Amino acid sequence: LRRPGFTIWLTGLSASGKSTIATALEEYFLSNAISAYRLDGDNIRFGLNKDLGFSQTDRIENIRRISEVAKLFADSATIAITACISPYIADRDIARGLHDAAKLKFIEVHVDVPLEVAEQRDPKGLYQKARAGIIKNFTGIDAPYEKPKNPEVYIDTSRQSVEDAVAKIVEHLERDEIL
Ligand code: GGZ
Repeated sequence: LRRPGFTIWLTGLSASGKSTIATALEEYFLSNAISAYRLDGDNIRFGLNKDLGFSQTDRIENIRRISEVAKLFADSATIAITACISPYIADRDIARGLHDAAKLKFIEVHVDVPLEVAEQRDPKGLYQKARAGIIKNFTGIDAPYEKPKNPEVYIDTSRQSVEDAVAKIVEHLERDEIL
C-alpha cells in the first residue's frame, strides 16, 4: 500500500525561515526515498501566479491556487510542502478545508520569529524598503499577519535551528502516524 500524501503548510512573516525549512524538509524526505515537492510562494509568483501582486485580493487568490495545487500533489501520494506567508487565518482555513474534504492530512506549521529579528535579517532589503515607504502593503509593516491560533507545529526560528525545526515537524508526523 502506498503512503497517502499530505500537505505541510508553513506560514509566517517574510524572512521567518519558511523557505529554508521547506528546503531542508524536502531534502529530508527525498533522502529517505519519500516523494515530496516544495511549493514556494516566492517561486510560484514567477510562474503560476505571476499575474498576482500583494493586495489582499491577490494574496487570497495566491493562497487559493497554492492550496489547490498542494491538494493535487497530496492526492498523488506526494508530500506537498508550501512556503508562503499566507497572512490570513480565513485563507489557511480554506486550504485546510479543501484537504479535509479530500481526506488528506493538513499540517499547519507556524514559522514564527519576532518582527525585529526578521527586520534584522532582511536578506533582500525588503523590510528597509517597506519602512522607507518604497514598498507598500508589506506584511508585518503596513499589511497584517494573523498568527495561527492552534497550529499543529510551532517553531520560533530566533531560538531554534533549521535542524531543530525539521526534527520537530518529523516528530509530529511520526507521533500522529502520518509518516
Ligand atoms: C510581503 C512581499 C511583498 C509584500 C514582495 N509583502 O521573503 P521573501 O520576499 O523572499 O518572500 C516574500 C514573498 C511573499 O510572497 P507570498 O506568496 O509568500 O505572500 S502571500 O502569502 O502573502 O501571498 C517577500 C516578497 O514576496 N514580497 N512584496 N508587499 N512579501
